[in-house]
Amino acid sequence: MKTNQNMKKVKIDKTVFFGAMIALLAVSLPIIIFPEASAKILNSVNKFIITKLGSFFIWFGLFCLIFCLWISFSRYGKVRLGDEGEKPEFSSFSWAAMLFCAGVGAGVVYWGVIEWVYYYKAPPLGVAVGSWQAAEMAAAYGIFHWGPMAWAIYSVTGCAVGYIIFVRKGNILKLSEACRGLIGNRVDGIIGKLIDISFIFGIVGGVATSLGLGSPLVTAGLSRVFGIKETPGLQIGILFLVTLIFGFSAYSGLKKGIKVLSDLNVVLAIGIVLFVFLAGNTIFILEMGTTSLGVLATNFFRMSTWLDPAGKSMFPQSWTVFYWAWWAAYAPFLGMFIARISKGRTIKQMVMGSLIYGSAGCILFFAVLGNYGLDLQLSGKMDVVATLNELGGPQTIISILQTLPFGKLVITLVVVLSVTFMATSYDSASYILAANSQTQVGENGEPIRWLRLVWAFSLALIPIGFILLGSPLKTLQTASLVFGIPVCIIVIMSAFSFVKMVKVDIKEKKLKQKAVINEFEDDEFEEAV
Ligand code: NM2
Repeated sequence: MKTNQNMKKVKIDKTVFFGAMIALLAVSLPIIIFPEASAKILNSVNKFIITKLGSFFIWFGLFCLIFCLWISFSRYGKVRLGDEGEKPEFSSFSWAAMLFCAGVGAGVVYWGVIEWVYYYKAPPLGVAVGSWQAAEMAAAYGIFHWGPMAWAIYSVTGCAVGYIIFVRKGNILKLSEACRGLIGNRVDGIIGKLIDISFIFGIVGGVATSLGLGSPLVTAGLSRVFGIKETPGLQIGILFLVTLIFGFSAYSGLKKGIKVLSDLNVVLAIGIVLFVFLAGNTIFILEMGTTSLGVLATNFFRMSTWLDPAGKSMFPQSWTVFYWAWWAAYAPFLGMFIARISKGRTIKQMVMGSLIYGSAGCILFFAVLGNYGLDLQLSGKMDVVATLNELGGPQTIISILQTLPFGKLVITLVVVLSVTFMATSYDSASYILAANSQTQVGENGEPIRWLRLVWAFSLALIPIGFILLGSPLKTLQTASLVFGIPVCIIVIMSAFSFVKMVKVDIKEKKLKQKAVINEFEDDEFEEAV
């Protein structure tokens, strides 16, 4: 009853909702109706962004990492998200598990298994094709793209959002609020609306890339297990099913749907990784995992700034730039999520925690699943490179998994894991999108239910277009690249906003303390007189 009463007070933010919907239809319908012509346009957009704006994204990544380190180890790191002395709301384990499940989707399964193949067949940093250095570099580059710098991109917005909810105790669920510290009341006008629309598009673009990769993976797995033909119709059917699952989960709300799926997801993920670790060449996985950490550490700054202007291999543009854009597209959404689960933690605990736990989770996936495949290639048990050239990403992943004992069972479990991974990310995405297209959230803090469903299905629109295009990697990447640009700017704004808010509040606190002392001194003085 209470819920219904609250819902009545809550209204849709018409400018943001209809603005975003019209723009979304304007982007997705042409892709669905004119796939070929759209593919051409998308490819040139992709080329333009990665060749002209590569340095922008590289500097953005550096900014996020430096900001996170500085903020954690300066006085700002001591700011507690909550009242003084408040204890963290969640244990470190559940906190890390929720963080990881929300932050990555089926992408970590997809790329965890085959990212190295792309780097092994066209190695970065001038390494020779087929050499042992190429193998080590291939193992290291994946964990660079899913490591601390990537998680730093996620954490930046968390600072401003967390500060607003738990310290200033404001209504947070809009990204524009996170920029109030920097641009003040201008967030109530058109700038604020633009920020909220860009935020929505960030998620839509990021999810389009993810669903565009994830649903062909699920379809490839099912077609291998059940021997059915992989058609675009089947892929769209699967996409619809996945959307139905996360739509339902978002509809049932944070506590029921989202939590149950997250728990299932963690258990399944740990089980599969452990199984591959034990069933594969365990020693190789351990040794290459360890080696790749060293290779990453030695080359970290080189990788972080490499744009290959002389060699023009386009490696950093096609990969690092794309990755930073992809992480950026999700960043404000994840920042909000990280902030919400971090009540009672300090800024340092929140930021360093997500950098460390997030990277550790991804490294585990990449080291175990990736090095399992790398071992197949190096030992000659399977020519993974040739398989990728011939069959494409999803089928190669499934072929690698099929070499494991109980291959078909593993494939089935990986299919389930991919679905739950997608569902646990996109149910929260639909939930946050709904909250963002309302003028305010109800007293119970929940966004309108039907709006959550509308967003869940809207998220699937661009991926339908991508499936009709045959899901080419470049096109999938373009979605994140385009929509990541405005989001990067907002992430940077939110960083400055956080610093400014803390400064203002500290100053005010000091003034108040001074006033109290003055008052006290005045009283003493009067008494003495
Ligand atoms: N990120 C983590 O499919 C996915 O894993 C979604 C992708 C941004 C690279 C997240």
